[in-house]
Amino acid sequence: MKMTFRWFGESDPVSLKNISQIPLMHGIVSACYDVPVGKEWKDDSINSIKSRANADNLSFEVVESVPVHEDIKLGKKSRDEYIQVYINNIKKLADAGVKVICYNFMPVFDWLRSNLFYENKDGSTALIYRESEILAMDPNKGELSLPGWDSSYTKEELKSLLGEYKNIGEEKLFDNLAYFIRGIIKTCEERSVKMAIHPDDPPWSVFNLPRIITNGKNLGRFLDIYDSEANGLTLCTGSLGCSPENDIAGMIREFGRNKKIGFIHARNVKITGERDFNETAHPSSYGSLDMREIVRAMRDIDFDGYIRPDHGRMIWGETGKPGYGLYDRALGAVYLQGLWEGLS
Ligand SMILES: [Mn+2]
Repeated sequence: MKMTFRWFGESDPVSLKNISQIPLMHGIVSACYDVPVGKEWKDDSINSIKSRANADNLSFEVVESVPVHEDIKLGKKSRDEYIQVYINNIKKLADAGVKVICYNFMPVFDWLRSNLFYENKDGSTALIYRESEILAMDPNKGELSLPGWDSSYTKEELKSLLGEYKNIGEEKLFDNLAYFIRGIIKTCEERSVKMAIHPDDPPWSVFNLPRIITNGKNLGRFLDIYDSEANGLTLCTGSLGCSPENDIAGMIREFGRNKKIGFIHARNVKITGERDFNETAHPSSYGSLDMREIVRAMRDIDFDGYIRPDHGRMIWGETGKPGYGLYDRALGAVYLQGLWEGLS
């Protein structure tokens, strides 16, 4: 298990020095966040992340994420050009020593929350999801103020994009994902890069958009598109764990045994109602997930991939990007290491 920590680059209030002082920290997870989706990344930018990280004794071996252009998800003619750009980015990242690329295949929106600053009784704040508040908005009418989603689309563009997805059901989206995987996977195998798809968050359809990476059955179906260690998963405990029927430890044993898990996002969530949940502190007693059992499953399969504490609460008065403060994620990282050592 290699512990990592997400870093958003120079604008991140959390410094690399701070990250390197967290016990047992292996490296950072980052990306060229200023490049628009579908454009090639610059070698200089990639190498500068790497050299900055290395100067603080941290590796840069995991990218989160290389986003997938909507035309690929929609299966448009232009997808081949965007797949070629994606391949070029994989090659550049491999040349810089990147081993795992995290990405997702969620239409239009990636993660959704209704409040990024929910105040817990102890004064800490956390991200929460209340389905009724999300569904009270109609994105087709432009009634959309999703916290944390800085849209690069105008109202009209968003409306037309949502319109295009009306003809894309789950099966069509799955076919488009399979087309994408078959397009890039040889390059990944040649360059020893593992692609690691992130589950949909939350793992169900919202605004009638199709979602296909949601449960164990769908993860298995996805992996069957192409059987290779290069075609794998980011097992996000919090995303999958919002759905009570998902057995996270079981998935780690099933898919991790065949080396199909390149990256784990570890965090706890408390299911507070049907399709409602709060992100919580990492320890098991705060949420609905048995974190010890999850780490035990990782031990059982001798997990040697990358893991990071996913989100944390904001504690001790820290401000910054909600979910991505230093303190609670650092506590999470050390808690996970403690479980790992205790189970060893
Ligand atoms: Mn995640």
